[in-house]
Amino acid sequence: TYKKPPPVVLIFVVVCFVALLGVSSNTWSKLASNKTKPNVYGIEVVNEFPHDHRAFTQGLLYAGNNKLYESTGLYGRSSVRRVALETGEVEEIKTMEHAYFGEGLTLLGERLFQVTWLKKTGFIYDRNNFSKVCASPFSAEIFIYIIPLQVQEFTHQMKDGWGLASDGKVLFGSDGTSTLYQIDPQTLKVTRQHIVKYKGHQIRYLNELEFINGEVWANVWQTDCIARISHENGMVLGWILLPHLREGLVAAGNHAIDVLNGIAWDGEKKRLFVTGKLWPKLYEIKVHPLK
Ligand code: DDQ
Ligand code: CA
Repeated sequence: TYKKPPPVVLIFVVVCFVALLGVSSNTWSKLASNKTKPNVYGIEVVNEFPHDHRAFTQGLLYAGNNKLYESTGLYGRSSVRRVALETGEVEEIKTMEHAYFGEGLTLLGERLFQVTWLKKTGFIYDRNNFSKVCASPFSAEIFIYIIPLQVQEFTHQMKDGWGLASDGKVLFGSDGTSTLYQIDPQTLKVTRQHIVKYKGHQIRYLNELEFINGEVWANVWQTDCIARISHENGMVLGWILLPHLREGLVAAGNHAIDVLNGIAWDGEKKRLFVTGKLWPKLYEIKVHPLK
């Protein structure tokens, strides 16, 4: 025959049930609000290399084989160059006309795409000889060689030319606003755009870009921070704080240096490189979450 449990047992069961509910709902809400995931990162310098202190770095990328490509700014000193990572030696350089101020640079296939400051003009170069190549509408590389090289420039649809990066399919672009653009490399038209936001606040001055493990990383002009951005929705996923690099250079007597700018990713060896405008050094860094 069924015997009713004493009230103390019933109370115990109810208390346990409520406690369990509390724990699990707390865990769920934590997961949902992503509070458990650190989104601020520090860095550790694992290597430093010489960098041309006259290079006003505006675009930087790693192209394999210990070679970097770099775009530099300032009128009369703008260029596209191939640089040996370990020595900082400029192995090949294409200086730009004095009317142009070099900005973002990215590599897609054999082509380097570059944008320029305060102009809507961009250039496409053959990475092997820096000659400007036919931009569109042809995608096959063979057209570079059989069509007379007449289309050497393109006009983009961003407000200005600041940063460029690529995931191997599309170009990502920034123009100093908070918009992150996706650009079709064949038509050079904007295909998507997102406002970059952190906790609801627009993040402007997006500058040099790099595509790293599915995210777009951006220097934010005049800060020592890199934003890790989702190109799917423009959300800032995390911040990397790097004030010590610039401060260290200034403390060592480099008073003429400008801001942190330039991110390059070696996807093969998982090496991350950063530098700045007129910085005498380029750093290989590792990123780690800050507690
Ligand atoms: N940007 O890299 C933030 C896009 C542009 C930086 C421009 C710095 C100006 C330096 C002095 C210009 C002299 C005409
Ligand atoms: Ca870059």
